[in-house]
This record gives sequence, C-alpha cells and structure tokens, in this order.
Amino acid sequence: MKVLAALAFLGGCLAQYTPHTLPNRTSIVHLFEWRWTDIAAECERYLAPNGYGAVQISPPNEHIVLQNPWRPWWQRYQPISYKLCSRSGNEEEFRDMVTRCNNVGVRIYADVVINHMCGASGGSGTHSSCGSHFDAGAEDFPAVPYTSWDFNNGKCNSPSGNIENYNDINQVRNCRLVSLLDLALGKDYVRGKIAEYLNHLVDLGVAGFRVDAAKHMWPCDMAVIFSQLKDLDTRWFSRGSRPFIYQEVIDQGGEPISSSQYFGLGRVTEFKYSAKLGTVVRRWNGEKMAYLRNWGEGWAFMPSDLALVFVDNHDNQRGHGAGGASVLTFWDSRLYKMAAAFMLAHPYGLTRVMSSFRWDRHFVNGKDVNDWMGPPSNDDGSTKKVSLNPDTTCGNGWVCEHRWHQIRNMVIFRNVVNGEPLANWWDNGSNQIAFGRGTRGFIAINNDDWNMNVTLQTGLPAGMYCDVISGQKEGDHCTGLRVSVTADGQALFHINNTADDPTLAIHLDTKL
Ligand code: AAO
Repeated sequence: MKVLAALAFLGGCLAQYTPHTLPNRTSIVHLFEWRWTDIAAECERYLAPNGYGAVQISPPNEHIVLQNPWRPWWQRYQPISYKLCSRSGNEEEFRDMVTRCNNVGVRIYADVVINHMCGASGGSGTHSSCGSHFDAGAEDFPAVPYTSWDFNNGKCNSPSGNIENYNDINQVRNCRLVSLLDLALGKDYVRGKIAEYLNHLVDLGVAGFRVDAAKHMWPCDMAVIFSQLKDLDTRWFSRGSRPFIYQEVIDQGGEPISSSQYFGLGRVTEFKYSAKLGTVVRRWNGEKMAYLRNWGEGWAFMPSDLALVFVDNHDNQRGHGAGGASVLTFWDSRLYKMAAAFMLAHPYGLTRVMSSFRWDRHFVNGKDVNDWMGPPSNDDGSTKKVSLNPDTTCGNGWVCEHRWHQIRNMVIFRNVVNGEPLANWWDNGSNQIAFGRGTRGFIAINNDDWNMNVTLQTGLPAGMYCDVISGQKEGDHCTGLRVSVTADGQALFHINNTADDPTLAIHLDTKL
C-alpha cells in the first residue's frame, strides 16, 4: 500500500502528458524508417506548412544488422548500444534534423528501446549499425557497456527464459520478450545508462519519447529513470518543460497488466481504438458507424487526456503486436481514409498518423510471410531517399499517407477545431453519421450501401464552405464540392455511397 502511495506521488510529480507542440498543432506523424536527412527536409517543406505538430522517429540508437532475413525493419528494435548511428543516419544528421524541425516548430519524439538489447541468438561480432562489437550469447555489449550482470537472468521463472504466459506478470516483466535479452532495470547502473542515453537525446533537442515495450518494464523502475531526465532544451522549450512520454502498452483487456498501471508516468497507447475502429468501419461483427455516437470512454477506452490513438501502427499494419485483421491500413485506402477522417475529426485522444513504406505482401495461410521486409533500400542495404512526385505524393516505395490530401486536410481540420466539444451528432441508425466540433467544423460520412441525402444542423456560421475531402480551398475558390450553410446553421449533405471518398468535411478556414 505504502509503495503504491509513494509511486502515485512520484508519478504525479514527474508525469509528462504535454506534447510541447505549438498551439493548435494537434497531431503526430510516425515517419517509420525515414532517414534523418529526409525528415529534416520534410519538417521544413511539408510538416510545418501543413500544421503537423510532431514526428515520431524510428529508434535512433545503434542496432543489430541482420542477414537472415535480410535487414528486416525490426532489427531496429534490437539495440547494441546507445550510440546514435542507425539505419536512419548518424549523430550529426540527427542533430541537424532535430534543430531544423524545432526551428520550424515541429517536435521530434524518439522511439526508445530500453527494455532489452538484441535477441539471444544475435551472435557475436560487429554486425551492428555503428560497427560496435557485441556478444549476444555472453550478454556482452562493451559499447554501453553492459555485461551479463546487467540482465534479468535470475528473476525469470519461465522454463524457456522467454515470456510464455501473459497472465503471469513476473514473466511479462522479468523474462525475455521474443528472446530479446531483458535488461535489469532494477539496477541503478542500468537505470543510469538508460537515463544517460535519454538525456543525450534531450540535449540534442528532442521533445519526448515513445517508450517501446513499456508493458515489459516495472512502472516503478521506469519512474526512477524518468526522474533522472533533464528538462527540455530552453533553445526551444520554456524553462522547466519535462519530456513528453507516451508508453507502448498493449491492453485489450484480459491480461493482469493494464494501461492504468502506467497512467502515473505519461500517456499510453490505446490499442482498443485501432482494433475497434477497423471493426466498425469494415462493418464486421454487426458493428455500425452509428455506434460511434459514444466513441471514446463510452467504449471502455482510457481517459481521453491519457490516450495516444492511431488507426494503425508499424506493428499491426503487418500483423505484429495486437489488433488483428480488422486493423485498417493504406492497403485498404478508401476505408483507411474514412477511418483517419473520423479519428482526426473526433475529439478523443492525441492522434498519431502513420506514414508507411510499401513491401511485397505475400499471404500464405492468412499470414504475410514478408511481414519482416525493411524499408525501400539500395543494393548496399542503405535506405532509399524519400523522393517526391510532381503531384506531391512520394516515390521510391514510400507511401506517405500523411501527404494524402484527405488526411493532411483533416489534420488541419483538427487544428482548427482544437478544444471544441463534439456537437450536433446525427446518425441514421446505420452507417451514415455526422457531427460537429463546437461552431468551428463539421463532418459527414456515408458508409452505407445507399446514398445519403439529409439536411443537418452544422453549428457553423452561414456561408459557402469548401469540402476538404474532395478538394480544398485555394485562394478564393474551391477545388472540391461546396456546402452551403444557411442562416440557421443547416446544410444539405448529399453523399453518394459510390463516391471515391464518401466523406464531406468543412471548417471555418474553408469558408469561401
Ligand atoms: C524478432 C523476431 C522474433 C525473434 C526476435 C529476437 O520476429 O522471432 O525472436 O526478433 O531475435 C519488433 C517485431 C518483432 C521482432 C522485434 C525485435 O515486432 O517481431 O522480433 O522487433 O527485432 C508484444 C509486446 C509489444 C511489442 C509487440 C510486437 O507487448 O511491446 O509484442 N511491440 C514493440 C514494438 C515492436 C518490437 C518490440 C516491441 C520489441 O512496437 O515493433 O518488436 O522491441 C499479446 C500481448 C502483447 C504482445 C502481443 C504480441 O497481444 O498482449 O503485449 O505484444 O501479444 O506478442 C489479441 C490480444 C492481444 C494479444 C494479441 C496477440 O489481439 O487482445 O493482447 O491477440 O496474441
């Protein structure tokens, strides 16, 4: 009891829920596997001008380099040291990226892998992204340095040393996650090394951390590490700002470890959101869009101000982690854009937009056997540059969902309606829904198999508005559909069920 009270107190003092984005910049984009030089350019040429708040980057530290399979994306979740050279670039490029992004008001959150080092069968040698020597079998990582004393060897109670049973809290936190060598976060020395790594990133100007595999670490150990973090760099952040923290905890119910055990330390990923939204938009299991009326806490999600939400993430878009087949991805682009528009219009949670690369999906018995494939790369294994097409989409195998105009414009919608409550909900009892955000924005979605034709109260001031899904406002004219709002706030919404994107969205900044 005393321990819990002390923890709650400690957590309360250190808790970091503020994303440190500029005012009315509401969304994060995960530029999965992007190179630092591409991210720096993207902050300047695209993210800042289009109102993105922050970027989640891939793990910046030294990682194993694998041959079999060949350079999988997941090698970056197998640390070798905390040196900043990775498949995305070196420390100089990292520093340049953080500086340039901060200078245009876009924050960088680093994905930090602190629960473990590489897999037990990682071998020994210098097959690592900075060339540091290591010996996985001997648990020796001289570039940190860690030795076998720094791993949870005596504490794991499973026969294999791996996590075998998610109903056993001790296994989940003291044994190896898919054979990854489990660091002893109970040791001051290990905590100190991790804090040193995170503080190095703070010194370079990052605004926060996505904490990988938080479920597999004891919250009390994490609390001690976070208590050792420096305040953010005053070149860009106000004095006393604490690093923003969001923790990857997969809690879909049914396990003894719950998201709420981590609320004291920062925000937490809400995985129910991704799985459920996919189920509803796909209309599986008898779900209907109309049921989204009480979306959020009403669906037993965590409190909104603690939640980090997403349609898909880098794991569940390829069958890793949790979420299952319902999860929507860029491969189902029409439904994906609908789900993203709903997420970005709805007030629940802090939103993260996924930005992916394409890979050769190949299903055998329902499983994608190419789920390991890494980012677009050259023959020497280096990651390909994100090239740009004349129409502003990306080339070289990069999907760039965050540049799809329907998604980008909804990120702007969310910025315009920021802080406004959900208002004027309407549904047809089936799959046609509409709602507003205060008196600043309104969205209507038709996911039924018949047309939608209905006059609705939008809450918006009278005028002609430009739909940001079929087009957008450019200067004084509209490249898409127009919606006319009458003096009493009503407007006719006609949405063909066969439209490319059966969604209409308008907000104050699209008034013509
Ligand atoms: C690779 C190889 C392994 C090899 C290992 C070491 O694939 O075969 O043993 O190297 O050599 C990523 C990849 C892994 C990869 C790893 C290291 O996804 O395939 O392993 O890099 O290179 C759990 C964790 C969660 C984790 C997720 C993938 O709790 O933290 O697995 N995500 C993060 C990262 C991820 C990364 C790591 C962690 C490791 O985002 O990219 O792995 O740094 C249940 C549990 C979940 C558990 C899942 C998956 O989920 O609740 O906690 O996630 O199982 O095992 C329903 C339930 C849901 C359940 C789900 C699946 O949906 O509601 O709770 O079913 O059973």
